[in-house]
Amino acid sequence: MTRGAFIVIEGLDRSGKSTQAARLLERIEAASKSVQLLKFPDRSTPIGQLIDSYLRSRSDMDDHTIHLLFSANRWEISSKIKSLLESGTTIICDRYAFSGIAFSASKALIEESSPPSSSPLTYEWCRAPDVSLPAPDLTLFLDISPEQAARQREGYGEERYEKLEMQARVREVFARIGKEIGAEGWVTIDAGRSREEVEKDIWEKVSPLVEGVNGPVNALWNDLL
Ligand code: DGP
Repeated sequence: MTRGAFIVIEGLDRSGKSTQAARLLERIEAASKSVQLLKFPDRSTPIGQLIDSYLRSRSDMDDHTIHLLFSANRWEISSKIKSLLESGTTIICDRYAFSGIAFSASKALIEESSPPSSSPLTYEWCRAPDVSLPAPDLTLFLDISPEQAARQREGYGEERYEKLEMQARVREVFARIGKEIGAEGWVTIDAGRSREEVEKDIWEKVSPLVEGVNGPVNALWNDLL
């Protein structure tokens, strides 16, 4: 029995993820396949509204607390993800647990120069709350330099993490995650090219999966338990 594929798109802020996710959705719909687009953080839920207020710097929060809220926001949608996949729907997900590690761990590294914390947000600490979430079948990392990303659109810098130093760190942490996941599950796409070229590469990787995936939905990082 086949199930839907779970496809995640990750990248720096303004790397073109949302545009590419929307284009991929259109392509899969055009192939008459059942597909749904999800996005994290999902700002529509009560937890998502707390996250939204934090990202817009309308509220402040302890780093651990906001990290756990981002993770809780994924957990509250996780059973929906599982049941959609099992019912044969392909899911395209704009950001997932990998952003959780990349952004929270980078923020902690950037702030190392301030008084050392007795409870730092290490890579491992940041990964822990997302262990056992539904595992993506494929993650597409849209790779772009922070400088080019900043030039992509107006309004850069409006949200909390949109700073070049931070984004450079985020890119390094994503590279580490990609290495650990391995080439089977993580594909890096050069997002510094035209939208059409990026879209073409993405489709090449995703099209074999939209026919369906065999086997149960895996659990993310369960080997660490
Ligand atoms: P977006 O809606 O894709 O622009 O994402 C909002 C911002 O939140 C973006 O700077 C990336 C960041 N972000 C996404 N997921 C997480 C997470 O799980 N943890 C942390 N700390 N930041 C995240």
